[in-house]
Amino acid sequence: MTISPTSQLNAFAQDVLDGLSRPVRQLSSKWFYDEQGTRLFKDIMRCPEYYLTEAESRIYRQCVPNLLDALNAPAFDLIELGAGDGTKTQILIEQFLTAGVQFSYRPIDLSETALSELGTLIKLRWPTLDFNPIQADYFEALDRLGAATGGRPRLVLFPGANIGNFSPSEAVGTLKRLRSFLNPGDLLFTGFDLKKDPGVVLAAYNDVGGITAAFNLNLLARINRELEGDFALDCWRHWETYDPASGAARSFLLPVESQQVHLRALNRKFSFRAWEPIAVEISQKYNLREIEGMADAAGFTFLHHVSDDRQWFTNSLWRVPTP
Ligand code: AVI
Repeated sequence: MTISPTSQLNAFAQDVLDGLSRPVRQLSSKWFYDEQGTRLFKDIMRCPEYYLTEAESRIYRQCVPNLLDALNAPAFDLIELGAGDGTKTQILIEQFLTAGVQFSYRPIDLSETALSELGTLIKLRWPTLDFNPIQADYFEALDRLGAATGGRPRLVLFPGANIGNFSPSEAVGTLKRLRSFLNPGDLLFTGFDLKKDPGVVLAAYNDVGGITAAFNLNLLARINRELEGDFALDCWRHWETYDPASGAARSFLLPVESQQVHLRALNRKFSFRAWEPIAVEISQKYNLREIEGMADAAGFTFLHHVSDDRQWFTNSLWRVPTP
């Protein structure tokens, strides 16, 4: 099989080709999540060092009164960007139902498997809940949903510090674009990981069980599987850095020795010097003030933060202003 590098059909191939051709090689973390990567990410979320998931779950247990207060409506649409396995969202759903508000639940995810597993779970637990998943990327899905909501406000969840996988300027661009699909009065509730003890951050991406390393290395394994590559996986190491000034945690993959990698499906060879890095992920950390500035820069009105007890993570609630 040879994939034409210009084919629209294979965005992964194109991205790999572009990323590995740069002077400083890079691969996008959005390609981490094939079946194996999704499974490894679930394992990461259970690692004791990876505090983010538990911190956001704690916030979800306490934030519902704030959300209902800000919504101030008897009915709304709950939209979730990047539904994943929906574990945390179930915490919210349960409380919304207990509060007796009417709402529909529209998780958006690229993964059909994730959405169908979530659907099975939701239907078992709440068979009458208005559940309507959309399998698409965020913007395509929001576009499909359109602006008409029958007057119901929308509460959009952007959980899991996924926004941190963009650089700060890309994040503002993404949030601006997101706002362009929303109506005045709609709410956005975004999870941000906060700047903290660098040791805590580094440990979260360097778990002793080596799951994060396996998760990152799976990207090379995916290239081997899907693009007929021959990365010698044993020769690559996961390396994490954290810059407490900028708040950027970055993951790299490094070859311990020089090597040539052949991607047969692309008919391309890439030479790597020993220790020449491939940048694979940014996990950006912020402080509360920086987050408030982002709300402003993206054209939202900042309402408030709900943070965990340790101030390690925050979910920030913003409103689309009336023009
Ligand atoms: C999905 N995202 C917010 C995770 C993060 O923390 O950047 C992905 C991850 N990478 C390594 N561990 C977790």
